[in-house]
Amino acid sequence: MGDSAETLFERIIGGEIPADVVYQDETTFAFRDIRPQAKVHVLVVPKTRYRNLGELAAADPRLLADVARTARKVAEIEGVLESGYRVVFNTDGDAGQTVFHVHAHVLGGEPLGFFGA
Ligand code: D5M
Repeated sequence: MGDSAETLFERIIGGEIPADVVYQDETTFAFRDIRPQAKVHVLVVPKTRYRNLGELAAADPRLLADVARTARKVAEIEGVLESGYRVVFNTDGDAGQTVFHVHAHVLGGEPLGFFGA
């Protein structure tokens, strides 16, 4: 797959590139998106790299569950559990995926439009 080169997010997880870390545990890492699309915009990544949601789900469903649990934890930390939040996984071209290390966007803190609506 030509995926051997370290991705930006592996360098963030490794501490090589600074990030505003919101939460981390044994298997997942959460940090603020540098181009926030909402008042709360945090990225959740598994520490082990898979290219996208489908590959993660197929290879390691328990790790996908960890990512989902961390997304909820981030919502709790950011104070949006009650007001609501959105979790988005972009996959490839039309979705605008730019970093090929699967990541959940956790968005909230204000009413969110729905895909341009
Ligand atoms: O989302 C990739 C996201 O990664 C995009 O919203 C910007 C964000 N990004 C890019 N570089 C950084 C750094 N250095 N820190 C924090 N966030 C970053 P995608 O779904 O692939 O389009």
